[in-house]
Amino acid sequence: MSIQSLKKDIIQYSKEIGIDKIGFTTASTFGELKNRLVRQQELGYQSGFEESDIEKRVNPKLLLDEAQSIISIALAYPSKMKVRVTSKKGERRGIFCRASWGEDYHHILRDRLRKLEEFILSKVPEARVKSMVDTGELSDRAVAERAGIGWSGKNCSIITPEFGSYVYLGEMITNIPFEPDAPIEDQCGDCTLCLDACPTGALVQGGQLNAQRCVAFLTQTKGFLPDEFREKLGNRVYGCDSCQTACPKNKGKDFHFHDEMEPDSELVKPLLKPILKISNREFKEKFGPLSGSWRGKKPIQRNAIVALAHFKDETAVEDLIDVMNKDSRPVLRGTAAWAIGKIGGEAAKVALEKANDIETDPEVIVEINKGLAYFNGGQS
Ligand code: B12
Ligand code: SF4
Ligand code: SF4
Repeated sequence: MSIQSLKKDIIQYSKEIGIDKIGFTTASTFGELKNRLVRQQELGYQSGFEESDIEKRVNPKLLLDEAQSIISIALAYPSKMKVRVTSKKGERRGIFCRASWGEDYHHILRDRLRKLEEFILSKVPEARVKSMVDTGELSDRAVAERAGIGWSGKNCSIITPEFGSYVYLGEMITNIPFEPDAPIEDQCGDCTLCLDACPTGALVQGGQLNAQRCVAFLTQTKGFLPDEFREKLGNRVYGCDSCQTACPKNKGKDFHFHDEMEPDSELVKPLLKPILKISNREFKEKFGPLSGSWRGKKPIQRNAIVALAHFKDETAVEDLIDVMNKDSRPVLRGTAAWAIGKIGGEAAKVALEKANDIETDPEVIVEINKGLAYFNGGQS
């Protein structure tokens, strides 16, 4: 079988197994990406979630001997919920970003790549393949861009003409020298809507992100949130979609091709107060299947506290006082103290003063004083 007809068969088969877009590129070094990664590292703009070995990130041959090509895949995910939550008046909810709706996308894309691997191996038993999704060494976006899946937008996302940027990416390195596809031309033009929409100025310039300022990153940290970002989180408990929802190329893009990706609206727009007291077991059962649970329950709980402060939800003060007084984790006690002060009220003030007398953790004491400062006009 010729490589050309194998490529055709792969494209045909990919449609049958629910891959929405497929592209091919060579396994040559990603030279421009290398410079970019070094520069980002020097500037301190990386998140720390990236693979730290830059050589492995840019040279596919270090990941698979005899690597000749990379097959890039994209699966479109929904941007709107079919079933909306029915909220009662006064109930406050958080929000998970769209990339955390439905079943964890890593499982879904790995399933598609495994099927594709099996298909290729059934045709070429001696073929060598290595697949990855998100957690692999390669830059999924750089691969997708070079394979013609989409262009690299000013919001940093790969934007496909068909599905907008609401696509998950994955890839397979192979030792088969497939004919590469042509990249797609940049279609951002002089638009800057994503840069304007970013709540923290994390998009330093078109296509360059300071991850340390990105809300998507900040919602995934485990320590205290720096003061300047607390109000910026709004009610986001995981991830951030602002630079995508602002993008005109995503207008009207809402695809429901994969049942596993359908969100349970009660879960991805969860009530905030119950999150404060959720047990490990309940967290695992409820939120475990979402990609947004990968950092465990602590960041989600911390963000829920910040969201309650954002809403100034007075009905949450009692629960927040409980967290401040009883939670074993200083980050949660301290964040609750700050939130109590921000929400305000007599009970809040009394509780903070009491806590100030008995708390021993220096970082929590700092937060209690931030909370108390709201009563002295020190914070707004
Ligand atoms: C670390 C990481 C993060 C970090 C840092 C994000 C970032 N922009 O670098 C944080 C936690 C902030 C994050 C957030 C999000 N992420 Co993320 N993340 C990753 C991860 C693991 C590595 C990304 C990375 O290496 N970044 C370093 C930068 C420098 O490289 P890059 O973006 O990969 O590649 C581009 C640039 O290098 C650029 N470039 C290269 N040279 C040059 C030169 C010039 C002059 C310019 C302008 C650009 C440029 O071109 C490349 C192709 O676009 C990838 C998975 C993977 N293994 O690749 C997912 C991934 C990028 N994330 C993804 C998603 C969905 C998100 C969020 C939308 C989730 C959310 N809703 O909260 C946000 C979007 C934030 C944003 N505006 O980028 C998807 C992107 C899908 C898509 N359509 O693009 C990926 C590919 C996961 C996946 N497999 O689907 N993420
Ligand atoms: S994900 Fe949010 S914070 Fe990060 S660049 Fe986009 S809009 Fe800015
Ligand atoms: S909002 Fe405009 S500039 Fe930003 S990615 Fe979309 S089209 Fe490009």
